[in-house]
Amino acid sequence: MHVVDSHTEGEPTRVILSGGPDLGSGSLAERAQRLATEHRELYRSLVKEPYGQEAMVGALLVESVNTECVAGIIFFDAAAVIGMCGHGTIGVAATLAHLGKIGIGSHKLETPVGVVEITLQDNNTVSVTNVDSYRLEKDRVIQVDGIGPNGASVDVKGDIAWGGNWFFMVDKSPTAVRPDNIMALTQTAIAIRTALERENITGGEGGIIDHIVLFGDALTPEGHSRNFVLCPDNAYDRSPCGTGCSARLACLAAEDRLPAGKEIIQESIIGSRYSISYQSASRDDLPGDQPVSPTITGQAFVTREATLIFNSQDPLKKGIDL
Ligand code: PYC
Repeated sequence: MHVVDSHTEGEPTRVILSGGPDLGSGSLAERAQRLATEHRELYRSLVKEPYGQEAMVGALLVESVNTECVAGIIFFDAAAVIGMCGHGTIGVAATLAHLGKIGIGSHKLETPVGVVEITLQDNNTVSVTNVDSYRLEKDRVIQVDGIGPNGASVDVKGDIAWGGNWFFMVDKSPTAVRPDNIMALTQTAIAIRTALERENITGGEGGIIDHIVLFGDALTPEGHSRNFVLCPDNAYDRSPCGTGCSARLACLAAEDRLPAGKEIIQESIIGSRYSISYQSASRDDLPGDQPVSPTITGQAFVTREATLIFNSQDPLKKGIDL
């Protein structure tokens, strides 16, 4: 299996160029579903240790249905196949540029949740115009067990928003959003996701809310805010999370807290950054508040080209469940 690894603002992506499972034909969503149900062990082993690394997101390159797209991509982490991935898309763009498959300029990629546009500004700097994003519900209050003093429950208020994945966005984090607090932030975010599951709170059409974002003050004067993002596999996003930023822009727009076209800096928990902005999306087929068309700009660097060798005798070839 031939792979190229990169990181986008610290968050790793592994692009699977060849040797991946045959997902047959059909829409990207149908093929993603096949990957999720028929090849679960395989896709997870590609990103888990010892073949992968913590926080790694896989990007399986497949043929697109839409002929305007240079490729189709199906993203996954160590727990689940996901709809879209912003940092992964930036990583795919830098990988395709590294391989000489795309040049400077704009290109389209097809994902299970829709077509996204990438603009390669130089071999590492990429803007992604993501799928239209929107806030579904404002100020949902949930009781979260175990995160208060002496393990008490705490009421946490958040917005439910779509940015290519479903997010619960907590504007005022109950746990300080600081890089020296990652363990506590992870526990808080997992407890929030558990409370959402317990209360059967979902995104549209029963979509699982598998990403949690906690916001705090920016730690630099240029930053708009700093975030902590929990991914489905319980790893935290080292980047500011492209789909999370898309959902954030939808929430800021819905609250009139950011005008269309104004660029802001979103800091990640490790201090890496995306420049993000939106345009209004004229759609009347989506629920919730007025959708936005978000654009996320960040940098990715290729770190490795490799051939993965799965030895049938290797007792850990399915990966380690941490
Ligand atoms: O950048 O959208 C993103 C993302 C999702 C999960 C990890 N990164």
